[in-house]
Amino acid sequence: MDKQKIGLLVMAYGTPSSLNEVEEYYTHIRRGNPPTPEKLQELIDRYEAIGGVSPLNAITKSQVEGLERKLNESTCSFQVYVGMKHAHPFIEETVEQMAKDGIHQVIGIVLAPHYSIMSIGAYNKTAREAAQAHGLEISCVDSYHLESLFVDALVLRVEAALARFPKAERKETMVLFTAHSLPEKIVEMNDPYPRQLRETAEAIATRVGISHWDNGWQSAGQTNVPWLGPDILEKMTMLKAEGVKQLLICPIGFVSDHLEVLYDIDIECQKLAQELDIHLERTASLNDDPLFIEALADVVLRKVNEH
Ligand code: FEC
Repeated sequence: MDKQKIGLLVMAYGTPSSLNEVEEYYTHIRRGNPPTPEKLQELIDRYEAIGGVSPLNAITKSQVEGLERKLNESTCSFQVYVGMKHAHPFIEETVEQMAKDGIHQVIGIVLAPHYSIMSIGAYNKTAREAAQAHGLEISCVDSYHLESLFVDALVLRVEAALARFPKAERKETMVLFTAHSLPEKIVEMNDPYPRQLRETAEAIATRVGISHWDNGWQSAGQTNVPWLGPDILEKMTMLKAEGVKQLLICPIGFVSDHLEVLYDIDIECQKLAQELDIHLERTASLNDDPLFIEALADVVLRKVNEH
């Protein structure tokens, strides 16, 4: 094959492709510790509530194909691969395949915009170790939370969602920019994750001209350590007590529709919103939006040009 081709390793979370794979997937997320039967059933119930499987793998595939098309419109020649954190093909398996295909130079990018040592840091560490094991040169993107077309795409999503509120209610609508919670210890580690999330939210709020907004944490894991909070459900109850009647959730920490969006927001938060008598809307996910794909392509091309 063409020795000049750059291998682009697009890394994504991964999801089970059927309910039969949920136990293996959950065990992998728990670093090899199988969940109790109760915890496993709870997770299966959540997948069942969103239709049995998450659309995440199909969306990841479409994002990766779109990115490959976009990148190969330019002068560089890329061979694009996908590697998952918690499902096949795992990042390690994909890097091995890249080596077999004769790739020498690898660029890594994660389908998550904000850096934490516990999220993007972990993907990149796995990729770097695998690349080293196969003698490949690798350079990984750390974050793209203020990338111009990424922010543009989110601004359009927020404007479209605000337009779903009656005109008279729009100015008073509270916008919560959410992301996956992480264990609180990252704050002591001076991890950039909370700051980067604040910066993305601020950039969107300024552009759209939103007066009432905040960051929010969602989908915390069920472990014995404290997680960043308040959790979005608690936050909604607090906002109701402050008089909020219209709420827009914009999950800036995620780029696709998946369990944490379709269940945690669309089912769990919507149920609470009804109980609290709050009008809740959610911004559409970026998925394979051409503007988002172009943002990713810009980030990748800049990384290549750093060399
Ligand atoms: O649709 C799907 O099937 C997959 C949805 C999914 C995405 C996702 C993204 C992130 N996670 C992050 C951190 C953690 C930490 C733990 C953790 C646990 C789970 C569990 C499921 C799950 N996550 Fe996830 N995450 C998704 C799904 N996540 C299922 C297990 C059940 C549960 O706790 O709810 C806790 C691990 C532990 O037990 O020690 C930490 C972060 C992201 C966003 C960045 C990214 O996409 O990589 C951070 C999508």
